[in-house]
Amino acid sequence: MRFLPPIYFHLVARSARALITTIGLAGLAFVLSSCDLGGLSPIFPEPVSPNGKDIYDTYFYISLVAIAVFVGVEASLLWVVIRYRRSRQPAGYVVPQVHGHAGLEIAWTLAPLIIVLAIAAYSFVELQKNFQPINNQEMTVKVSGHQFGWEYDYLNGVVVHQEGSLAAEVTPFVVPTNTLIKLQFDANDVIHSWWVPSISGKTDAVPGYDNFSWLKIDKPGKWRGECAELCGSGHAQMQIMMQAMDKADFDAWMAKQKAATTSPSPSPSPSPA
Ligand SMILES: [Cu+2]
Repeated sequence: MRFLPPIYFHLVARSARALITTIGLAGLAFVLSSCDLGGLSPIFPEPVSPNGKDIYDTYFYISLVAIAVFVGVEASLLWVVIRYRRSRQPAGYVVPQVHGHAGLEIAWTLAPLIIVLAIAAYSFVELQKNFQPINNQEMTVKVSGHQFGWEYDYLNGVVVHQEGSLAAEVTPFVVPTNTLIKLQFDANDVIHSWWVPSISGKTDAVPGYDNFSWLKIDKPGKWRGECAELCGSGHAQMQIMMQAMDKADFDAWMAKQKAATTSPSPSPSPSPA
């Protein structure tokens, strides 16, 4: 085996430095992407529920692998194109022929296979973890989609009507913080899909089919979502507004809703004179 001239090592070192810098910049972009810019995040919203966090992590780690593969492939391609450009080779130069090289064939079949299988296994474990029915919930809310809005039934007589609108912020679906809440989905016309990216994945609300999800929000705040299934002419109006309150605030809010529900039209009772 003959020794490679020093220029090879120089080029390899330079390519490696460029690769590390690019990965570093990509990593920085990811970190910055989680910064909250007035409620909007350029790439990923900040997750506030464990299932949202797991989806975020899954996306993040798969993206890191994908970026590393992309940068690696592009860097090697550029290196070959520049290093072996025709003007640098003697006339009539023919590159070393590797066709049928068993070691290479096995390597470039196995490497992508291993990467894809690892991503599949990781995603599958994540799906198994967060997309199972739960039965240890502290509260259940029935979420029902219609053309064009959402209804949140707390199963205690209180229902929040989140009628779709493009003109203004819609009525929020309010939940207490640090409480495991099961969401049961249903629709009464066509298929809708409930999606608040900070909280969980998309969950379809299908007429006549029981679907479910859950959430457990760790801090008070408001988060936006959208219907994620094209469901008709008013689809765009189907905003979702999600609000989490500390338990005490939630209890006060719920008491107010109950009072409004039990006396919908305040008919003044004759007061004793
Ligand atoms: Cu919809």
